[in-house]
This record gives sequence, C-alpha cells and structure tokens, in this order.
Amino acid sequence: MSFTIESARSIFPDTLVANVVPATVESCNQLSAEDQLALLWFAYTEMGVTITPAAMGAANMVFAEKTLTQIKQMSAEKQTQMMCDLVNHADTPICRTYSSFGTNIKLGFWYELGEWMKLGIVAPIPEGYKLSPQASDVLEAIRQLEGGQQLTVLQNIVVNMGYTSKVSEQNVKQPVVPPQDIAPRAKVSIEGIDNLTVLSYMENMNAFDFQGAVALFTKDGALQPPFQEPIVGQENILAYMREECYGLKLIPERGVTESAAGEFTQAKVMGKVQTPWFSDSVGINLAWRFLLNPQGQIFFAAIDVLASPQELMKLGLIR
Ligand code: EQ3
Repeated sequence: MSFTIESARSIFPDTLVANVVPATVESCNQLSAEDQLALLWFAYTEMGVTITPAAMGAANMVFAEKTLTQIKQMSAEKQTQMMCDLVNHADTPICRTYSSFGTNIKLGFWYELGEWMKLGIVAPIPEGYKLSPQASDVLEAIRQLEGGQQLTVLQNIVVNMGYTSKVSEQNVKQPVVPPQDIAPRAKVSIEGIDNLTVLSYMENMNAFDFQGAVALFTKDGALQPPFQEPIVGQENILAYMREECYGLKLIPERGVTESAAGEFTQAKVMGKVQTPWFSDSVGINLAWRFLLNPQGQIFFAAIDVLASPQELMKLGLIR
C-alpha cells in the first residue's frame, strides 16, 4: 500500500486535538462586528499575558506602516467603521490590503491598534460597553481555555479578518521578505526518538534554517498546520515557513516511532511551541505527526494543538 496525502492525514488517529479552538472561533464569528471587537478587547486585556514588544521584529511591519498612518489620521467614527469592516470582511481598500498581510503582520497590526486604543489615538471600545448574552457566553468559553488555546483562538480570528474574494486565488504567496538570519544551531534530544529526520526537522526549525527543514521533505510532501489544509510541495512549504515560522521555538519532549504500511515509518512527538509574541511566558501544547517514506524523507507532517496538557504525559500510550 502506498500513502496519499489524504490517507496520511489520519495517522495516529487517537490524537486528541483541541477542537474547542475552531468551535470557539466559529461562535465568535456568529456575533455582530461590535460584539466581536469588544469581546476580543475583553479577552485580550484579561488574558494576563503581555505581548513582548520586541516580537514585532518577527513581523515585517513596514508593509503595514502606510495603512496604520492612514488609520491614525481618520476620525474616531471612521476608525470604528474600519475595524467593523475588517470583521465583516467588507470589500474596502484597507480590508484588501489587510488580507495581503501574513499572520505576523496581521497580529502586529492589531497590537499597534490596541496600543493606540489605550492611548486614545484610535477609537476605544466605548466605556461600559455591554456584551450581548451570546458574546458573554463566548467570552466565558474563552476564559475556560488554557493559555495556548486562548492565543490560538485569538490568532485564528485575527487571521481570518479582512476581505477575501470568493474567486480562488493563489493561496500561498511567494515570500516578499528576504530570508532572515539563521540562529545558532542546537542539538535536540527527544525521549523515545532516535529518528534522524525527525531530530533534524526540529533542529533546522529552531535554527530558522527553513531551506534545511524543507529539504527533509519529499518533493510532493506536505505540511499541515493546526486546523488548516495541508500545504503541498517543497516550494509552498518553504514560502509558508519563511512567512510564518521565524522566531518560533520548538520544544519537543517525547515521542514514538513505529513502522507503517509500505515500509513507511510513522512518528509522533509531543511537546510545546513558544511564539515570539509571548516568548517563554506561554507554551502551546502540540503533537507533531510525521510519515516518512522508505528513504527516510518526510512525506507528511501534521502539527496539532492538543486538547489538554495531560495529552503530553501519555508516554508509551501514544498512538
Ligand atoms: C485591540 C484588540 C485587543 C481589540 C480589538 O477590538 C480587536 C483585536 C483583534 C484586538 C487585538 C488583538 C491582538 C493584538 C491579538 C494578538 C494575538 C497574538 C499575538 C496571538 C499569537 C498567537 C500565536 C500562536 C497561537 C502561535 C502558534 C504557533 C504554532 C502552533 C506553530 C506551529 C508550527 C510548528 C510547530 C511546526 O513545526 C511547523 C510550522 C507551524 C507554524 C505549523
């Protein structure tokens, strides 16, 4: 039997993925624009973790500067309208520009607006704003999530804002930024894993050597980020990594490898990832599921946000 990307997606089917994340994002999307903006403000200010301003370095904010300056100069009413437009996916020049930003620029854009809201440069959430009962329920649901899941919800909501045309467009953009510096390389050890491809993947990612990481994949291999469709092909994976992965710190802890059909090998690794936005104050609990071909190249790698921290402890029971 030989694998397809589709069949590879179901290796280690017992992995407990935090499906509460897309469910919470969906409930948030059902709310009115005003409620969503206020809810995000309350969730963000309550979360108790602060963004490391230095993390803005991970985002190439020059691309957003013109738009941010334009917003600064708007009346409070226009600023509020612009924020509602982003939530409503309206077809406006700012919503189109926003959609062209990568994840980190979108997060940086809102970080800047949030700072300006605190300073009164951008229209704040009206004092005493009362959330609708539905929005209060969503806020309560967010409060119940663990830190890494809260960040994932916030990230997903922010990433999906802006205008996206219904007509299918090239979904992976070519990198607009030159590759950034490679970080010093450190040896990784993972309890239960001696597979060199898996270890090199972690080492290359932590060194921001995305070319090295991608070279471990087969030409038609795929990378599946949390709650997304697989990104197929080395070139597309490289473009994605250059845009999204700079500054990430992968902390794999333990794992297993076993043989799979057709002389393939499957490996599952549990651990955490830290995002440059919050440095070491929050770790997101993850599983990496790898499927390697008989030559030891990565045919498929999925990254899943885990349902509970207890999942990380399931040594020996990982399936
Ligand atoms: C201003 C305010 C507060 C109110 C306003 O009304 C509305 C909004 C939107 C507001 C602003 C909100 C802000 C500033 C939100 C900021 C949120 C941030 C910075 C969230 C960051 C989240 C980062 C996450 C969840 C990173 C996760 C990374 C993962 C899972 C990486 C996985 C990967 C690994 C491990 C690999 O091996 C391969 C690559 C891949 C990326 C998949």
